[in-house]
Amino acid sequence: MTRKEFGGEVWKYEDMPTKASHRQAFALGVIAVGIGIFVGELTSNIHSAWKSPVDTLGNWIISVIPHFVESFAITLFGTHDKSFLVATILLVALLLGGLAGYLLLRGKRGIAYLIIAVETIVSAITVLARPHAGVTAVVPSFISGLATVLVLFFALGRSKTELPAINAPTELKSRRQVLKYAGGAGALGGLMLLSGQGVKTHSLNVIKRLAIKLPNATHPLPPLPADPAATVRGLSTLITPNDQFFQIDTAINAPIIDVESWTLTITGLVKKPITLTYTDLLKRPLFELDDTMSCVSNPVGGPLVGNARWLGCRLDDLIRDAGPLSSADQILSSSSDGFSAGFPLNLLDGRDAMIAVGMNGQPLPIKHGFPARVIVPGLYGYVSATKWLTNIELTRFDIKQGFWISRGWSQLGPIKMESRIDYPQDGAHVPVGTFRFAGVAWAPLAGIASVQLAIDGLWKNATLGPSLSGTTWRQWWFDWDTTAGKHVVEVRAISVSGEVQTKQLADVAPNGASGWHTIHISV
Ligand SMILES: Nc1nc2c(c(=O)[nH]1)N[C@H]1C(S)=C(S)[C@@H](COP(=O)(O)O)O[C@H]1N2
Ligand SMILES: [Mo]
Repeated sequence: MTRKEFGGEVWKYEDMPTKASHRQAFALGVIAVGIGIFVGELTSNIHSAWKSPVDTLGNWIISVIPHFVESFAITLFGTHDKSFLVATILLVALLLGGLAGYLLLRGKRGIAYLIIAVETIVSAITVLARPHAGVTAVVPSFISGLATVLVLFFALGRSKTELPAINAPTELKSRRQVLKYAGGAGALGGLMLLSGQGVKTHSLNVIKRLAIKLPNATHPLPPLPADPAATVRGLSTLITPNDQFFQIDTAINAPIIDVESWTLTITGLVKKPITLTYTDLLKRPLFELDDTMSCVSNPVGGPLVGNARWLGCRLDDLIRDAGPLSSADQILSSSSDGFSAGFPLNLLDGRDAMIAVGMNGQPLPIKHGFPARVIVPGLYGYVSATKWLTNIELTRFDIKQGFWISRGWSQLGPIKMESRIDYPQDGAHVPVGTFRFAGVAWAPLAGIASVQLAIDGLWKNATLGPSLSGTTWRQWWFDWDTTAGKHVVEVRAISVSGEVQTKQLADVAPNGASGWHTIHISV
């Protein structure tokens, strides 16, 4: 019988790993990690303090990723950037599993198990790096790692060449084996049961939201005027429906908060810290606010802006109740998922900043911050609009800063005046005859006085839609008797205070894009 040195060990010739068994070992490694991830995610449903390894790794990557990579990913994948991130994480983890399987077959047990150990430890570190994470948050990571190792061990670990799961006859050989499979199935079943309990708690939180009936505002706003978008083709609606409102957050999954145990605290440099329950919040005088919110990452002509009728209580009243110390200069709000946003205390200058509980007649949607979020007219979301709000801290800019500030974004984030052509799109061919351009423009806090369109350089006033408030967008449209050929179309806004929107192009970083939205069309 031929004997051969292989991978530092002595192999019988007929036991030599073949190409086919290499492939099977790789596949088994992938499956082992797949089962591990599945088990980890199931486990994370069991207890709210136990964190999902995949989500947490994703969140951690988002928090450390250099700004340019993130902007690039957003440009490339839009709001699917997070799905792409999760897919990448899964792919890398599974490929590493495949590698571990392959190495096991080659007898390199040490390195194979080390790969899984490193995966587990990286996961655990990112879990512990989360703000407010307790030690038990790592439970799913370790259970996931353990499950992977067990599957690997039973599938590949004992012998170098035997691949029982695929090669061996499928009938169960011994009583021992039956017990093992039964044990495995039982453990998985138990896990799924417990996980189901966790999912139930989540669903219950969702149902509690559905059962909420928000009080009316003390002085409700007049009903909304007729929306020109009903007749003007391609025009954004006056109010953006909740399910079409853009969504930006660092969390992979929106937290589903139990409104009954939720509290909002006001702490820090205050004379009297305050704790409010959801019921307390709803008992305060509520008011309605029409406000256009924009993301600082919205490029010129981009979609990351929306207009809503918010319902909430006054933020300045709440802060006054807590009594800020004279040393405080910043209102820093933070959320259950570790996000934070800060703006100068002196911006509570009478503007209608609110703790919002309602959006377009509904309790805040989960995606948009249920049960409560901050809305500050005139400020980009990243410095103000904390969703899933849990704490408002009076502090100082020289002590603490919001989430995005250390990541290269400006400390101050007033929304820049902007205008956008909604219709037609860049590169469109428009028919001969009268053509109607349409779009929106916003200039907080002053409001829009006029919107002008230049077709091949000649500026003309557009017709404006209704004005809800100085901090909402205004729709505009412009009729043009087409002339054949190619044309350049630019739009600009002029505010009520007489400011003309700058032509100066600026990138979204560090404090918001500027420049005239320009499209090229042909007739
Ligand atoms: N908890 C939390 N709140 C957050 C964010 C976040 O990542 N986490 N993103 C902010 C940013 S950058 C913006 S632009 C707005 C977007 O709000 P929306 O998703 O409701 O449109 O929420 C803000 N509030
Ligand atoms: Mo944003």
